[in-house]
Amino acid sequence: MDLFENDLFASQDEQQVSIADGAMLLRHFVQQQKNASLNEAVLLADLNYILENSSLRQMITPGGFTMSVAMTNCGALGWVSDRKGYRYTTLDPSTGLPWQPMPASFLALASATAAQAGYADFVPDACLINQYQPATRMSLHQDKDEQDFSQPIVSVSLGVPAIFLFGGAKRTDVTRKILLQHGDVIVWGGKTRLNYHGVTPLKADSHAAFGACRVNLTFRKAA
Ligand code: MD3
Ligand code: FE
Repeated sequence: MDLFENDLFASQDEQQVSIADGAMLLRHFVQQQKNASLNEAVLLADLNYILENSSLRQMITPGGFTMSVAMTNCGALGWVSDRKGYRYTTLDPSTGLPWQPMPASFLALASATAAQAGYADFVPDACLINQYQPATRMSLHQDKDEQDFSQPIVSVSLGVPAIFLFGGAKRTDVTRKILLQHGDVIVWGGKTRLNYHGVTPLKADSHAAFGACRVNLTFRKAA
């Protein structure tokens, strides 16, 4: 059941893979949902609505670099970065208006996947939407702007596949590679919640609904 490094493409038949203590990969979970309120078509329609009504933007790091990934948020809180630092805000800095509400299908997906991984009552208040174009990457970092690290993070991969880098508690720890495909969900909790992670530059590829892009949703309980 080793899907790391040279085994990147191994065990592709496994639906549910334990990545580490507290981290669970649910392959193609999105496509498996067939309820009226939670299915792939509804999820993609809700995502399109959010993207049509808010702008994806490349944020600036506190160090002055422009992030490669384009981002927006939905939910009561949204993650932002600028020269002043990283934080969650109730208002979209580009409009001064609240972020759009989290669609019911997003909430249903986040709670269903968290429950499957053993987190019974996950109710996210923030959904960060990351858009990757060809060559877009995300360098190694920790997610530590949330209040309660006992709450998991749920990540949903859509569109063009990506290679995810899963490191350890220190930046210099060895990283392992995980192939993330359309519809895959990972629930990150427990001991892995503060592990370093990133995404390698997106390869040129094409997906029926997303073209050359990958979109990643990360659900968080920030407050
Ligand atoms: C492992 N996004 O938005 S999601 C991020 O694919 C982020 O867009 C990546 O890292 C992406 O912060 C990776 C997977 C992920 C999210 C949170 C984690 C992995 C994590 C928190 C702890 C450990
Ligand atoms: Fe992250």
